[in-house]
Amino acid sequence: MPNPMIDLRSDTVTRPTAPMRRAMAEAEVGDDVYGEDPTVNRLERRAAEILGKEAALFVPTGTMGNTIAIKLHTSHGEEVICDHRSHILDWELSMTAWFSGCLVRSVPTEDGILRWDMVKNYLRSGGAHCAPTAMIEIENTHNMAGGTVYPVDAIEEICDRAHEAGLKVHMDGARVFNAAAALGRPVREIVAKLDTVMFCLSKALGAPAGSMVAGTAEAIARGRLYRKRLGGGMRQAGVLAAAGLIALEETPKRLGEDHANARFLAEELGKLPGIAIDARKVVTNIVIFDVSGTGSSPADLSARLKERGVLLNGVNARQMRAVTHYDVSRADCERAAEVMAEVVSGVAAKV
Ligand code: TLP
Repeated sequence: MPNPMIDLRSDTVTRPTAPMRRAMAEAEVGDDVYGEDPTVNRLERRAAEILGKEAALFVPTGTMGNTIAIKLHTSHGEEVICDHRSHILDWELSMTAWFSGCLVRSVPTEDGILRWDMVKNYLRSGGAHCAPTAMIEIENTHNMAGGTVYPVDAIEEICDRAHEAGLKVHMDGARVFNAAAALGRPVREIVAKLDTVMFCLSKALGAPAGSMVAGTAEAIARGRLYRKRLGGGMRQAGVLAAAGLIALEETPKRLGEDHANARFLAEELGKLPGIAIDARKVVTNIVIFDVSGTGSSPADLSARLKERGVLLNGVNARQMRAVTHYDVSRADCERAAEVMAEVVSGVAAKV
């Protein structure tokens, strides 16, 4: 069933493509808790190969993937350094504290991109009063900063210096394939120095569910046990892995289209009165824009857009987010911008 609404709330909303549905129906399956699901095994091998890591683990969600990675690299009472708007800090129900017993030490950045020069000021070595730093977490692309992309040298410097200091580095790469498309570089080059990487099959890549965690064979073997503890032993998960394999092989090559649509949308939104966005900074599929100048709240605008067939949510009291994906076309983005113009001028007429 096509979605009659133009749904820009997230790239999590995509429906499986016809080839994904066929592959799901025909998937060869077994009990994955016994390691006997051939399709899951194939997906895990292929993900590890594409990322250039020894092994990978299929998990139900990105949240579980990040939770497992953080658990792998920490002990109770340690600290995890990340950017101040990270997904692990704001949107994962405090799993770093809840499951790993660690404190998040957040670093303020303009664009979501950490640099070693900033990070080094937040390191703690332990002692009578301070909890020691165990690891650094970086988010690439950075969701709430508007899909910003880490330069590879920034990642490498963080990894090199962190490793010298005995710290681990994990990437929340929910959208790392978008980062790769924006940089025009293979994902394996971006993630080469990281200890672990999580990426989502169910975001921009368009699978109905699932994420991967990759790292050393030893880390992934331990991660498998944490997945079971968290309730992620999924048995005949090959039906999901089959869609994941198509997402992994086929979708990365078309992500540039989503990025061009996001830039277009940002340019159109930027022309509207009361909306602030620097369209030049939109390089992947996420558009975060400030609507405070319209005189209306994100919640109000969201409700009015919905009445006119466009779904788009606020992310805080001033900003809204639009995310492009394969279920929205350029024409949909044109329409969404027109509807936003109507809604914003309606607000302006009222004030
Ligand atoms: N992000 C979702 C919401 O939770 C905000 C979205 O709509 O963008 N890391 C990053 C960077 C993410 O954006 C997300 C999901 C996750 C992790 C968690 O993935 P899931 O939802 O599969 O647990």
